[in-house]
Amino acid sequence: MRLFYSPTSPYARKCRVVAIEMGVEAQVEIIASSPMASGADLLAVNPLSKVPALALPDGRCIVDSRVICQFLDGLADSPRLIPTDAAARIDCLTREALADGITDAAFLLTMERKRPAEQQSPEWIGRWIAAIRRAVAHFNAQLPQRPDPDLGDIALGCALGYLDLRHGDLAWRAGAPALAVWFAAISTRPSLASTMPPT
Ligand SMILES: N[C@@H](CCC(=O)N[C@@H](CS)C(=O)NCC(=O)O)C(=O)O
Repeated sequence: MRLFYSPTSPYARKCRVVAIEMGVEAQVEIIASSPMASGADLLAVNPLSKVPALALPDGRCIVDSRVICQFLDGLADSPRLIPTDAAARIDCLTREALADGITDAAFLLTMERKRPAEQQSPEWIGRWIAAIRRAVAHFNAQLPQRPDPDLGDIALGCALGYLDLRHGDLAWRAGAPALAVWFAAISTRPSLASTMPPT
């Protein structure tokens, strides 16, 4: 299978981390692709011109990191990154959604800050930063306790890594010291360490 990704995409990183944690990375050929270039190869897999996108050998295409992660999680019986128990599954996927929400706001902030200063919206910038700060505080208050990360934890690690990559000025660690310690520990896992975005 072919995974279209960009080295700085936190969504694509989440999928790559999941592939490594599942032990299926050898089955996944990673293909660097710039979503903004909208190349024909990426558009053939994802008409939205976004990464990540996964092309399967049988011609099927899977888009959106959450769907791709669910697909990868189903490739092996163990370890599973998404619990099968109904309540635990919803908890895990909710944490993934919240972490992805940090990434969503941070990505929008990145794109907005690239626009000419006079075209940027202070209202939206303020709203995205506030959402990031609230969600970071939420995770700091409900620190992951699992010995091995699940998909929600992986999504959180990728979201915080993206804050470091693009929005160091937000200094998220200042208001979330416990989360900072957790992040330092999870960042040493080979799956996260080997997919660290280039600075
Ligand atoms: N919800 C999607 C978001 C994917 C996404 O927005 N990826 C960015 C790169 S980090 C992208 O391709 N952006 C191109 C665009 O928005 O046109 C997912 O989880 O995969």
